[in-house]
Amino acid sequence: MRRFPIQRREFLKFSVLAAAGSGLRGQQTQSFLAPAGAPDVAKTDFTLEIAPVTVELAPNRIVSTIGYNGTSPGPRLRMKEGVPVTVKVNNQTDVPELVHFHGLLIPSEVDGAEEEGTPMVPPHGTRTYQFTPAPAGTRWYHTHTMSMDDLHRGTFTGQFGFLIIEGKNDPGHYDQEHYLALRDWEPYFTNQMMDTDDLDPISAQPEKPSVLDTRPNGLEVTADFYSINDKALGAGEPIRVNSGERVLFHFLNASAIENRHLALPGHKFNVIGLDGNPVPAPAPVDVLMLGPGERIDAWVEMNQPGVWILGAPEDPVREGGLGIVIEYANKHRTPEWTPPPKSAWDYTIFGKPPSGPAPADKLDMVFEKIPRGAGRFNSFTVNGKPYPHQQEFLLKQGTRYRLTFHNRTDDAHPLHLHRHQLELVEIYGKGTSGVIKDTVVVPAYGRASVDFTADQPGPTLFHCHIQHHMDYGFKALLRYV
Ligand SMILES: [Cu+2]
Repeated sequence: MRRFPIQRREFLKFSVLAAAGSGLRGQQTQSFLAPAGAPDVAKTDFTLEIAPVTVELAPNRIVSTIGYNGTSPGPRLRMKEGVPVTVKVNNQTDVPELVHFHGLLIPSEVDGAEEEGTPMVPPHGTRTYQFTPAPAGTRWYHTHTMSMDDLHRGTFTGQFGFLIIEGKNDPGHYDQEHYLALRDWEPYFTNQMMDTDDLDPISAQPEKPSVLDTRPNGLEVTADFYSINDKALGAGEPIRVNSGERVLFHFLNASAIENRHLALPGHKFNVIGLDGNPVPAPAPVDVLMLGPGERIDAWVEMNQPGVWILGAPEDPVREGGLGIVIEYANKHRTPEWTPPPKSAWDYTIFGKPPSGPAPADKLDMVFEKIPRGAGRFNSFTVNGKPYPHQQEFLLKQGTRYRLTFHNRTDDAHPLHLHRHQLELVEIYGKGTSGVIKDTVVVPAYGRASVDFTADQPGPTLFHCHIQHHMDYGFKALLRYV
């Protein structure tokens, strides 16, 4: 799904890009690359305070939201794999909250999902999460409350941050390392959406019904303002590089609403990890795609001296702020953007050939959209039924399952399973193996299969990571029998 409002916000385009090329550079002392006074070392005790914050995306664009420890994104939490941690959460807001630790293999009671039985952090109260972080890799944490029709709740707020679990493996030698979270701000409801699918893979649509549902759609959520971490394009410090450096990026799509693409003119992203897990076949690509919830670890060889925009290929998104300037040493000019070569995102190029027999135990999930099924909004069903699917998805501990997603809707959806790791085995009509994920974007009318082992007893939430879809039915609870 790549949709944005037809209406452009020219004034923001002007102000953000003017700032990028002006004398602002060097005047701003705040850099999100290495927060002062916060050494990036693994710890075992953390405190998160949930409270209102303001985020200065640009000098002319300040948003009010809810964040962690006075900022959004929240602090980067760095843990060691296998070393128990305590996370004390202090909720200073008037509503119950939850902190979900996304991509971790931890018990339901501390996973941070109400559906799984994790206790809420009461308003103006505290709760302590204790768990043993695993597996190593780029994870993240975020609120997991419902928003429904309130765009100031749940993942529409600034409650998100990176969570890094250090393993024993040598991450390799890189000259620089950066953590970049993609965000949108000030979301609103709209029915003026424009599909621009030219960047998406043109793949098989095995789930396309022979007769399409032509009923008018309900409202979706969109936004016009974007940032990487807390800064719109041009408003923060550039990433300063030297020719010949290898720079490792950890990207996170922390959006509540849309899949995102990223490109860096003249450079390639060497993808080494998806959702924090090393891929079997690292490969260079021109354009990255991340659905909400997904992470990509990729390094770039800085071999095109200049000043460039690393940003969204879609003009309204990039001009609305989704980008960051990459500035080579001794190069001072207006940041350049050129559209990337045509490119289709394909998880399978990072995988191995299909291997081994399919697990005998199968689970199928069929997703359908009911246009305006929830009044002004669309609703969704899984296997034709509303949540919670009491007897639908029962797991036997120790069993390996093949789970097949049938997306019978006209949108791509980022599908996330809590507390388990998914091995992608088929998507776009292609087989693969070895790509381990926790969130998979299944294209419109597409089908994908993943294998997973039921080795994490406890209720397990499955959902679309687009907040508005999850809240209106795109979720299911898997249970161990
Ligand atoms: Cu969705």
